[in-house]
Parts: sequence; structure tokens; C-alpha cells
Amino acid sequence: MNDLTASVAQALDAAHHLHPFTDFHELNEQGTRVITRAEHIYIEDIHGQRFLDGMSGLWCCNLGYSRHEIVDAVTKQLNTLPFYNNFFQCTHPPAIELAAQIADMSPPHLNNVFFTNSGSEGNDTVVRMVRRYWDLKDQPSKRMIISRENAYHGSTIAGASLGGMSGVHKQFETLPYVTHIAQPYWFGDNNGMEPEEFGRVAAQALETRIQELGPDNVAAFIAEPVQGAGGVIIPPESYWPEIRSILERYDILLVMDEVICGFGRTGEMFANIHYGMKPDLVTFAKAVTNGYQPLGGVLVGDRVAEVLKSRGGEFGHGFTYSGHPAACAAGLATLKILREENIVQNVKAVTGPYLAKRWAELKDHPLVGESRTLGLFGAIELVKNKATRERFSPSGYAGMVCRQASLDNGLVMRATGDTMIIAPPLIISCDEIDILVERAKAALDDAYKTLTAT
Ligand code: PXG
Repeated sequence: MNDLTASVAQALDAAHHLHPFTDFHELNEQGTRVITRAEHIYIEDIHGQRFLDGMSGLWCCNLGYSRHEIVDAVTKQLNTLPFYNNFFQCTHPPAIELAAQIADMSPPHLNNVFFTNSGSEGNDTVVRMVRRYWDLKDQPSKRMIISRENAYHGSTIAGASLGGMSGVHKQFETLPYVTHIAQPYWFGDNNGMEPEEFGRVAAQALETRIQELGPDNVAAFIAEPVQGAGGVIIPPESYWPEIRSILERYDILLVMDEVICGFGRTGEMFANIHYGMKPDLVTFAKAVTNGYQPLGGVLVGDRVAEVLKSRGGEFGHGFTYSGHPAACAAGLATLKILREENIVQNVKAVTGPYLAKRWAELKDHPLVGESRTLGLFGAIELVKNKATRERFSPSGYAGMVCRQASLDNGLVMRATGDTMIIAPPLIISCDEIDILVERAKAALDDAYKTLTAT
């Protein structure tokens, strides 16, 4: 395949390959970018052009692209036991060990793991577990799940219903027992409030919705600790503590979707630790295998696990590849590197603070209305007028221009509307953060020229 010329590859792709979250017609007019190889924190396309990957693949290759330990572990597993299932009273060493290790590295009340192949399937599993829990507790009226606008929880019917992307909801019938409240997006929605006050007000929307629905009808609240795909929305520090006390007051389960945040992105192994939360269920995926194998799952807190285990009856849910041995082997090798190389501690003590310092410089650029980071998450808000925060029109145009300028400067930086986001591999060094920030600055300069030329 690597021997194909770019034009043949693009023509074949256009003829046969339907891409995720893509306007097929538009893509085929523009042509695709064919990525052929990757190394460390760089990807390379079919023309040999190299890009610093500021998005870790798709928020997953946190250890970069050259971890041969993971490849070797997968190869060894495929040569030993390439597949067996975990149904019918069977299990196998990689699934046993990975479940135990994930439980061991998570907060003390999270001791059980249900494996899936993806974050979407993880959130489907959450929906099933939440319902089963309240049924077994003889509180079957607790059925509603509260989520948030602009959340991303995946693309299965349950995942996309839980997600709060209005454009997506228009394309199918969402689950009737999911409802959404506003997101804690201070830059976009603050109405003149300071972050602390805004965070509390945003959290109180949860209490209002619980009261509208009646607490006896509410099963769970699901949220990403930091919204990733929605635009790296880092809530004010007041938000999560307020959410915690509301949920405790009304006896409602907390599901934290850590598909992006988990395994070190925020500088803690899980973001619920950073925010001092005690979730009942935690969805994970992506970085658990460094993206080298598809694997996701749900970490189940003792409160839920004890009910599911002790009250009996089959939990009628699971996938052929739940706990696939090769994927679990990739997970074990990934966690070993995280531990042995102190990756997460380094994000917290060294690279996270360094990114915070360098990324804050972008705030001085005439296009930037806000810059923010947490751990190795970063975002900037593109504006036409810094003082009034007026955006360029049409909405999303400035983001597209800046995204292209970024690629032209050798950096993969994502645009979510007019918010530019990065989530570089956790192994990035301070010198490499300098390169990333210099390329982001060059992209902003180029975008500024384009946006102000007319
Ligand atoms: N939850 C969260 C928080 C996610 O970010 C999923 C669930 C679903 O995981 P799977 O493995 O089923 O894709 C995700 C996935 C983007 C983008 O544009 C983000 C994701 C997927 C695709 C695109 O940032 N996140």
C-alpha cells in the first residue's frame, strides 16, 4: 500500500472508503491526506511531509508511535493465545491481569472492570449497568440519565444519545430517557460572571433538572471531567465539587467518561482524582493501549459492583471481544511503561506546567481571546475582537483557516468550531513543546493574515 502513488491512493479511497464523521461528497472533492508512517511524536504522509502530532492520533497515542514494547507484547500474545472469549465461565491471563492492574491504579473504591472494544461500547455498557443497578435496588423508576450539551460520549445509539452534539441528534432518534443540561463553558457562556460563580451556576443547572424530573426518576449523571471533542472545555474549579454535593444529596449515580482524560492526560492517572470526585462508574478507552489495539471498558465502583454481584441474575450484556487477549496485552505493556517511566508524574511536575507557561504566551496574539491548559490539554479561542470577544463569521471559518495554517506549519492542531485544541503525546519533552508552540504561533500569524486580508 505504501507503494501507491498519492493520486491512486486518493482515488481508491474516494471510490470505496466511507470515513467517520465526514461529509463524503466534500471530502472526495478535496481529496484525503494519506498517512503512511509515524515515529515518536511525528506522523508522515505519502508525500513524505512530517507533522508534529499535537493530537496523539485521536487522543490515544499518549506514548507516541515508537513503543516496540507494546508491539512485542501483542505479538507474543498472538503467538500464545490469539483469541479466547470471557463468556461461559472462561477467562485468560491478559484480561485477569489488566483488570487487576487498572483497579489497582485507580481510586480505592473502583475495583471491578468490564471490558469493551471502544469508548462508545463502554458508554453503552454504562447505560445497561445503571438500569440494572436501580432495578436490582427495587427503584425501577430511576431511569433518566442526565448528560450535557456539547458532550461527546461516542457513536453507538446510546453513546450518541448521551452525547450532546445537536447536529448528530438531528440524524437519528435519540434514547428517550436521556436529557441534557448546559455545559460549563466559561469563555462562551459566562454572562459577565467570574469563573468561580459561573462554575457554581453551571452546576446548579443539574439540581434544577433533577427537581424538574423528580429525584426518584433520575438514575445517573454522565460527564467528561474535561470535555475533549467539544473543545477542551476545562470547567472552573468550583464546578465539580458542587456537582458532587448535588448528586450525593439526591442519591444519583455519577458516571465520569474518562475516555480522553484517563491514563494521565490531566497529570493524574484519572481526572476524577484531579477534581476530587468519587465516580460510581468510569468509562475508559483510547490511551489504555496507547491506541495500538482497540480496547475500552468501564471501571465499576464498589457501590454498583456489590449490588450487581450480590443480588444475582445474569447481566445480559457483553461482546465477543470483551477483554480480547491481544488488546489486553497491549494494555499491560502500556501501563508498564506509564509506571516505569513515571509518565504521569512527569506531566504533573514538568511538562504540564511548562506547556501552561508557553501556551499562555499565545494569549498575546491578536487572534486569541483566551488560552487555557490542564495537564497536556491545551485550547485557544479565536476571536475577531479581543475586547468584546466577537467571533469571525461564519462560525467555524476562523478555525478552519487556522487548522490549515497549522498543518502548513507542520503541526496537527484540531479545530472545534473556532476553538483550536491540542492534546500532544504525554512523552513530549519541554524542547518539543517549544517546537509545538512556535508552530502554533506561526499558524496564528498565517491565519491572521488570511482572516484580515479582506
Ligand atoms: N467518550 C469520550 C469522552 C470520547 O472522547 C468516546 C467516548 C467514544 O470512544 P470510541 O472509542 O467509541 O470512539 C470518545 C471518543 C474528536 C473525536 O473529534 C473524539 C473521539 C472520537 C472521535 C473523534 O475529537 N472521542
